Amino acid sequence: MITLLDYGAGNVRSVINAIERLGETVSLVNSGADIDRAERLVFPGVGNFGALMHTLRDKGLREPLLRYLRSGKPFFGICVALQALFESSEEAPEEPGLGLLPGRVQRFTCDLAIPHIGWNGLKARQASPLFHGLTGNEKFYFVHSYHVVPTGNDDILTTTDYGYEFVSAIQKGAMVATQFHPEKSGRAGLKLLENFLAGTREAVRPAACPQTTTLAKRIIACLDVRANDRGDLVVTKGDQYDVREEGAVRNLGKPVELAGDYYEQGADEITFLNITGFRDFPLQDMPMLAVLEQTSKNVFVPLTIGGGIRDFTDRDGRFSSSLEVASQYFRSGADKVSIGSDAVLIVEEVLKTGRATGLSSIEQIARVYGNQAVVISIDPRRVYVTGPDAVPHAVIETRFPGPNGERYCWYQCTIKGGREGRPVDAVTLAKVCEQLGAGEILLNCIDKDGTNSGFDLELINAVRSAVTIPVIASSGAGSAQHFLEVFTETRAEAALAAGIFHRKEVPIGEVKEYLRDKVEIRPL
Ligand code: 1PR
Repeated sequence: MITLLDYGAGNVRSVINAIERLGETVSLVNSGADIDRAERLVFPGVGNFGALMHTLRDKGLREPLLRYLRSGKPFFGICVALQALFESSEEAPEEPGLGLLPGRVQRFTCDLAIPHIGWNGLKARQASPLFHGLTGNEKFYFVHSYHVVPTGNDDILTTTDYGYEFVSAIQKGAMVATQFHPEKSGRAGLKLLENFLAGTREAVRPAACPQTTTLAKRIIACLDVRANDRGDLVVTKGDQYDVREEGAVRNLGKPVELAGDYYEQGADEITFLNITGFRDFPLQDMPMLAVLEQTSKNVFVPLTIGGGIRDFTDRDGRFSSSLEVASQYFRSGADKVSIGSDAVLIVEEVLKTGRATGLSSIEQIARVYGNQAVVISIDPRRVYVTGPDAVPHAVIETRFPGPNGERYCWYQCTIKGGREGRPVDAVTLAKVCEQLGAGEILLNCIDKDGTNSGFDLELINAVRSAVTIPVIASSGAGSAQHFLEVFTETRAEAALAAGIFHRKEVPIGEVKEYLRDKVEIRPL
């Protein structure tokens, strides 16, 4: 039996799924007494350091947790739970940490994208029972903007490089805590957790220890999901967003099965887009939530879900906030949510009024679940113009002239799955969303979608150079070379594809094999 400390701020579903997959049962902490009774405690922390410390205090869990940690019984902390062991954090200077380990938590100060999102390596600094069965060359999934800075070196278990070397795991007696998420780190992560659950005492060092570690470029499989005309949820795929073929919705397979296949093939992340979410309210679309629940039982890489995240009032006048929709998605197993149409309307309002309200879906979800949990999905379409000042939007000079020889274009944002163009451009949208608290941009392109002709590198460069958060390039992948192109000719942190994977034209393994030795990727 594993006791799991869920303080209610994020997705513990994936940690529970991983532990259960490894054959253990999980009991959730409801009170301090549950912590006192625990024999093995796992503490996954997500979101904001201050909110975590505040909640622990508020719920009377701080003292029992300190008692447990001092007792020397096995403890596994994840992400913000690692940070909580230290004295203080720059993220919330007014909230003291548990102070069990000397040191503090600071924000990354490098000029790489922040948050640090994705798969990175570990340099083992001491032997540990956790390393059984690991080679040392594995990569693990990170998602954080802050890292710990211990005062001494004694408790450092691993370090990782991102701009500079930071501490990515600590070990002190039976207490271990990792900045990365083992429950989201595929087979390597499960192995590490399994070692903890097994309670093995013998400490080993992995055979290899990299000199430096590098964040991998991520390959993401995207499943556009909607009901077909018979009402069954299917994975579909459009040509420039038109998903119908001879009148019927194109059916490319079952969402749960396909997601499981892509995980096995080595996808670094899976994204589900509920593409009719703009008209079918997700909380009335229980099958989509069930898809997420089932997928998260077998898929141990990050899951993003988008579609229909916005405030909604049903016919009976019942109001549901975008935060409730997102919360339901997180409870069902999502790690990140992606906001499309609503983001465009929010940005239009901010541009009109010149201020943020603090009440938008982006701000509210980022506040509760952390910036890293909020992805903005942009659906832009190219609009050609005659000169750089022809429209009050971010205009770029293009190498691909328009139908009348135009050498300039801007990227118009659309809503409702490309059905409606809006007066805001993709570059401005990305910038404002970053300011509002978004943690990542999923950059589609309607002109390229489903064409197999390669990513729109000009669009990706324009958006990536305007923001400091990671950008996922999407739309147009037709071959493994297109992934090499997007990773060498733009600064995109990840590339997403749908059609070529669903139609089995180029499997994920082939893309990774092609990229190996050319671009840093997560080994299979
Ligand atoms: O607006 O918040 O309800 O979210 C709806 C979401 O559904 C948005 O993220 C939007 O991108 C997506 N969506 C809506 N309609 C469609 C459609 O295709 N008719 N899918 C749609 C967009 C774009 C990509 C696609 C890539 C890669 N799909 O995710 O998978 O373009 O395709 P490719 O590799 O085959 O070229 P909201």
